[in-house]
Amino acid sequence: MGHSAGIWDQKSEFEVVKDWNGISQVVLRSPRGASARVSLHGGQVISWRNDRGEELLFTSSKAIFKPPKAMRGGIPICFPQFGNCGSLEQHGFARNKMWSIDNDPPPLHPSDSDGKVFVDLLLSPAEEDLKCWPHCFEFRLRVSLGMNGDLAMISRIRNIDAKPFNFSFAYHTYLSVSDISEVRIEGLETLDYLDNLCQRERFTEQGDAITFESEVDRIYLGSPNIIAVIDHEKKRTFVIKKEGLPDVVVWNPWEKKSKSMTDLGDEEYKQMLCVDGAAIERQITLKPGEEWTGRLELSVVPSSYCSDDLDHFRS
Ligand code: TA6
Repeated sequence: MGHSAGIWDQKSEFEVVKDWNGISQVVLRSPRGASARVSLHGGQVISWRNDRGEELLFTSSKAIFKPPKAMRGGIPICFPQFGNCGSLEQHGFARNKMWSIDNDPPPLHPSDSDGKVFVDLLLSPAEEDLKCWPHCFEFRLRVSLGMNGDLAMISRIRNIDAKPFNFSFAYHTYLSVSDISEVRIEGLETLDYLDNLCQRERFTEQGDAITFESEVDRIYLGSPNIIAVIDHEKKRTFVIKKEGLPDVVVWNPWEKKSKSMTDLGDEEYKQMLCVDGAAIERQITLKPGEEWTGRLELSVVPSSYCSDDLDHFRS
């Protein structure tokens, strides 16, 4: 369970530990020292470290580690909705629920496990969930760590009900950056976006990379499947590859909103940036028996390359 057969089984590590609330976490370690940590609370990746032990995801110093609230940081899973609509909490209930380790998941493509250490988690609706969202589903999440330290997440959501249902989805990814004013995003140029600061009014992005001088809260629509987040000060670039996730949420709360958030340090907006692979504008519709898959892969490369085009990263 939890890793593919292969030459480095003896080196890759899959360990279940308990957190300070007694909640299980799964630690994945690659042979070169990279690691990822997934909490069974919310199926949330709460840490992703490179082979030098550097933390690549942001976690608020004032995060509340007390269920059912999701910890502010890491990669919360937003399902079945993203943003305020209807009776559910803002980003859905999946990130506030206890998941289980799935010991017998339906098979995935071999490339989804070859050379990786991984864990398969499962979320099924509890009685109280069915009261607020009356749809039977199975949500399987595979979190894997590649030999080179890349982090991959595969969500498979199956409708096991007798009627269709719709949902929105996001991997709410809190990236750790050195200084938000030294960060730019490439790959979203010229796209339309919905601006959450203007009642989701639709605008069109101008032609150059996105940089940050104030609060940004946007949903970019119909985005390419490769996005680069360049941290100039750290000379490193996050490469985000995705499938089944047409939209990208970009969010930085900036100073005023940070000060109003109890679980975020007043100045911590400078060290974080949410860039979320998502499916929001057009909800996903599943008929009975149908399954949707949303893949995200995060890697980090040195920023010494010329960033004029993203073809560097198309493998
Ligand atoms: O667009 C991202 C966003 O919806 C922001 O409007 C802000 O509310 C943020 O997510 C909240 O994230 P949280 O992790 O607190 O649910």
